[in-house]
Amino acid sequence: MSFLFPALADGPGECVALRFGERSLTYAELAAAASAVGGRVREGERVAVWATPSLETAVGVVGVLLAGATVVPLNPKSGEKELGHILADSAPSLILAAPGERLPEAAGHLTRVDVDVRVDGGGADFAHVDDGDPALVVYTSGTTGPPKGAVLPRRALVATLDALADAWQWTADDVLVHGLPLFHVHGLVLGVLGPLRRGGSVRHLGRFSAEGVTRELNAGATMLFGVPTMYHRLAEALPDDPELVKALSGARLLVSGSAALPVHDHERIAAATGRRVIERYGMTETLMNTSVRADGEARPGTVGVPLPGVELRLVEEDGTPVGADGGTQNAAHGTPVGADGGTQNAAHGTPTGADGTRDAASATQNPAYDVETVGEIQVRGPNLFTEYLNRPDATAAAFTSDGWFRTGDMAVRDPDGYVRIVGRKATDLIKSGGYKIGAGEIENALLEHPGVREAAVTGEPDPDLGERIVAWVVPVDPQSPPGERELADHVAGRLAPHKRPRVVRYLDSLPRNDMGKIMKRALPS
Ligand code: MCA
Ligand code: AMP
Repeated sequence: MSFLFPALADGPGECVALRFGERSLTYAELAAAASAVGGRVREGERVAVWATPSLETAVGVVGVLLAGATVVPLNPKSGEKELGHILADSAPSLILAAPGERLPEAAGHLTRVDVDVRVDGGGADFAHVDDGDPALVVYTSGTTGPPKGAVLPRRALVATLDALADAWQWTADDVLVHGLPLFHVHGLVLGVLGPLRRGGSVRHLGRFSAEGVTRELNAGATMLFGVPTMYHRLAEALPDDPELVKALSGARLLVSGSAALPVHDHERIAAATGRRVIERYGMTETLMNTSVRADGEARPGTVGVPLPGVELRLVEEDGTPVGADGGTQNAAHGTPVGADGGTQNAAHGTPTGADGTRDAASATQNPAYDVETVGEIQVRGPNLFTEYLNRPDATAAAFTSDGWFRTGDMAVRDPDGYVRIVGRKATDLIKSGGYKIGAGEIENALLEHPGVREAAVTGEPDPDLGERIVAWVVPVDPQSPPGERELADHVAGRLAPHKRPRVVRYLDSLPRNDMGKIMKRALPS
């Protein structure tokens, strides 16, 4: 059994662990408050957390984990349909929320426990749970149907956070700043549990802003996490903001993830600050798979190399691993691995060169990778989820017979093994602002509007959001179609505001093939 937060038991009690706005908690205070939450929770049960960006959310999550129970983080802006589905599917025994927070009717049947961040529960009493026991159930969209709950075991949290510590030289001295939401892996696992596992500190902005980033980095924060939309907004602000230039220039590490950061934004930030943003690649189901290393080359347009412990391979349509016959090698070490086409980075941060530098050069001189062929990324390792809750069909479909998880992301490799993501298998998945959104769930929501006869949803390139959601609608009454705003509000109210269409286009009919299936590629652009 690995203990998730050693710093809570024997760590720097007086050091600040968490800061949200003006409010903060030391490690000792966090241990006290989290133990009070833990006292309300039974080992093994599932507990919903109303995941506002607040101290209460962080304390609630830590308390549930200490008690050996499972956290189900909820988007506090979830619409009625989405929230109803998640609560019915995960069947939590309690809901934790900040005092005074209004909960919607869909959560009204649950026993509510207010999180008091100043109470002393008498110190942490740690449950003795297994590494394979669930820590979190995080809901994530698929191409069709409602979101699925990815069950993340404790082992996956430990594996991913320790691998990132190795890749990023992340220590207790680091102070992380971010403004990410706390109901997804990026903001919650990496952005809150990450610093706590290291014994370091996190300052959450409440909501992202260039001013907040500037303030915190200039006041001693060392690392910034963000989605590409956030870095895009920083890149836009840089030319007129010398304080932001100073802030980013002085940071130890700027990390982007959840979607691809366009090379143009990479270059603008590098030109203005002299700092390169590094990218890491992950998924709700896999936590983190690859990263550019702090001691590696920050190459724009790539997501770096497999993290320690992660096996990664590219697979062609027919199931053949790309480059298997050429022998695959560890990106960092050049260590040959088995004939299954997987690449395991077993480096664990051990320097290979006599001078302590990594031996990537030898791999470059002796290219081991097929750099031409695009394949689907498949991964194996302790970082993976165990199942989709209540969805054995979806779980089985997600893995190959020998246990590789099919990510659905398409990539090529550079000669030295750096992974370049070039697209996605499913066109019905949209990444907007770093959120993954299934076209099918938005189409279903639109069809529930009385003024909509037919609906199709696509993603279009957007300089700020990466992709913007476009709804193609055939109205019931072409003379008085429902307005754009009305449809956006309808989707925001049923699902979540970030799932609302940003553009609505009206058609007389949708293009369909002989089978009656909508041909999205034939939609006029
Ligand atoms: C707008 N709003 C509405 C409506 N329209 N509310 C109700 N009904 C409407 N019709 C509200 C929004 O809720 C929000 O409220 C405000 O108006 C602005 O919304 P929006 O335009 O969507 O925000 P934005 O400024 O465009 O957001 C950009 C963002 C955001 C900040 C970058 O997209 C974001 O936080 N992205 C992070 C996504 C993320 O963490 N993904 C990780 C998952 P209010 O003003 O109250 O906020 S991926 C993952 O975890 C994997 C493992 C990985 O690799 O990382
Ligand atoms: P989610 O399902 O919200 O956890 O999102 C996971 C997906 O985000 C992955 O399957 C990728 O498509 C995408 N993603 C995450 N990080 C990156 C990155 N650095 N570059 C490109 N795509 C990314």
